[in-house]
Amino acid sequence: MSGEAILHDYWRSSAAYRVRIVLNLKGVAYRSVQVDLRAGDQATGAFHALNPQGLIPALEIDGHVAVVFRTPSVSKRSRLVKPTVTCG
Ligand SMILES: N[C@@H](CCC(=O)N[C@@H](CS)C(=O)NCC(=O)O)C(=O)O
Repeated sequence: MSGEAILHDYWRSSAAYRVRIVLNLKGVAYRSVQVDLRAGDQATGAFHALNPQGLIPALEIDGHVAVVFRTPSVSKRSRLVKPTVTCG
């Protein structure tokens, strides 16, 4: 991974919390962008361009690929980023 990882995130989201745990366990640096679910930020056109499901978390890697995870698959996917660090 050469570029930045951006986690579209919300502090009250249990799904996003699971992703933060995995990224931190693996030592993957990321920038958190808050999507305020209570304000409806997930329903905006800008967010739907990233994830048409209108759900967080969503993880962008290297700026050009928007990857939307089901949180249980984050650990599997993150092996591509940190193959030598495993946590499930
Ligand atoms: N299956 C998804 C669930 C994601 C999900 O349900 N996210 C919730 C927050 S925990 C959400 O974005 N809700 C926005 C809404 O319902 O409008 C996962 O595990 O990643």
